[in-house]
Amino acid sequence: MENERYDLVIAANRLPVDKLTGPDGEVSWRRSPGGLVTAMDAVMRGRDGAWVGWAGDAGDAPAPFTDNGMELVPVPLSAAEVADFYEGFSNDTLWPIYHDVIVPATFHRSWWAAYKTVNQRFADAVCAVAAEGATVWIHDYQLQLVPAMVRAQRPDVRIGWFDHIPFPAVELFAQLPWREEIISGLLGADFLGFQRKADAENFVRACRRLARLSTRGEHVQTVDGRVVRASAVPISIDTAGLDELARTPEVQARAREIRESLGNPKKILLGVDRLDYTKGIRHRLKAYEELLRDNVIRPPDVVLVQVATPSRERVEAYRQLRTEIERTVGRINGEYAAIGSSAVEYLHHSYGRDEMAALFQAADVMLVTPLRDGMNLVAKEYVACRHDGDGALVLSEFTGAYHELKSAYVCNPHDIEGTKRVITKAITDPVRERRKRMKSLRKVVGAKDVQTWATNFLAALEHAPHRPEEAEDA
Ligand code: GDG
Repeated sequence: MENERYDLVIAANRLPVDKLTGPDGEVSWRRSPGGLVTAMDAVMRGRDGAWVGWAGDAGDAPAPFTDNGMELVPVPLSAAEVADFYEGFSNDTLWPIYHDVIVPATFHRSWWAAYKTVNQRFADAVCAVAAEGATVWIHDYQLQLVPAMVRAQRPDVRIGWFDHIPFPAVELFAQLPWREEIISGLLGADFLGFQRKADAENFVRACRRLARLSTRGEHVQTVDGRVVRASAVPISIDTAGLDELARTPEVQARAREIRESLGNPKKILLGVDRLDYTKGIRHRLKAYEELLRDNVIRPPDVVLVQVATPSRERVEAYRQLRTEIERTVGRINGEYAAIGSSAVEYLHHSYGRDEMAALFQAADVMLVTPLRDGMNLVAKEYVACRHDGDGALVLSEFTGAYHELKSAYVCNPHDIEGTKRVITKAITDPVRERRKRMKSLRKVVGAKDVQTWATNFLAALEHAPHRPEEAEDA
């Protein structure tokens, strides 16, 4: 595949495939499920597209290969780089800072060195496959130096970056010893996309206050005389695909089976999260436990199903969280469960897409209570699966999704009394009220899917100004 060049190049930490090793050691690749991959498939249709990313195993990377018409370009990471760049700097330095320092951030100069090295490797891989004048779309907090590194080698390409997570307030971002390098790294792009307007504003403020750059509205003027636009382009899901899946007889039958196997409770409450401290699982369990204690709810009438997908298990804060959650679940069940009827069904696995759709169908109340979340796709997926027009979404105001889904049952997860009141309302509201809210939520999720997001991002990138005089309000 040497010398192949593509006019659209995606760079993300992970490639959109998972490695499968057969019984005789033969390797095959399975497309990872999810909206991002679906959206990229569609935007790459009819274009020459390549995706640059890590294949998920430490050590040598496989040679580039084609999967479903998309060229995949694996970037190698050594075991030490997985520890320092990925688990260290990305997930133990940046992730806490970008999520309101819910746990303290750890700073190590050696992690920063690995972050720079790996970002340079990604940039080199992008430059090697980008055609003259190509569009390069870089994703997320692991690759914030890549925009400037690509520009240094390839001033001919258009560079966009999308931030899947929040961008922190300047007071928190200022803690980063390498804050100016990160700002310069990002400003290598022509266009920077964020989940919320407030995230884009936080970035622009950081440029002004910490890098002393001049800014106007959504535009930042760089030291090399360019202008970079930072704006909100909220991500969404494959709405039609999920709606269709949820309507299949198999998924509906499975939803009934789930209810039955839980002992036909009157109300099923559901949480689906990566096991991450940002997701507010501890706060949710506290509110739930107090509702049981106060006798507002009782098994077998009510049960909480909590799917906690394993995540970042080598990072200490995640290990501690798991221990704490599992202890709490054990205590709640010890106190309130009866034989054959748990108070909390806790599932520390990941499931297939069909099973998720069936769980969403079965859940009377969906609990999405993060302390901070860039968007939260689960909230939108739940809505997309409720073609019956029923179901209640409890949604934290600290998610990006809240800014679009204001008809949800909105809560502040830090306010345990308030959250208890909102959960109780979601359980007890008359069906008419629930349906009214769900109807308005489905309108929002139906109107803007992941395709709209990708198209909007690429249009904004294409039209981003190059020079100060081209910026509308500069
Ligand atoms: C980051 C940002 C932003 C989860 N468990 C299973 C499973 N999932 C799927 C969900 C959903 C996705 O994973 C998780 O997306 P979220 O948005 O909820 O959260 P993060 O992983 O933190 O994602 C976030 C997102 O990027 C996109 O920009 O919204 O704010 O933090 O699609 O359904 N899917 C399957 N089995 C599981 O067990 N099949």
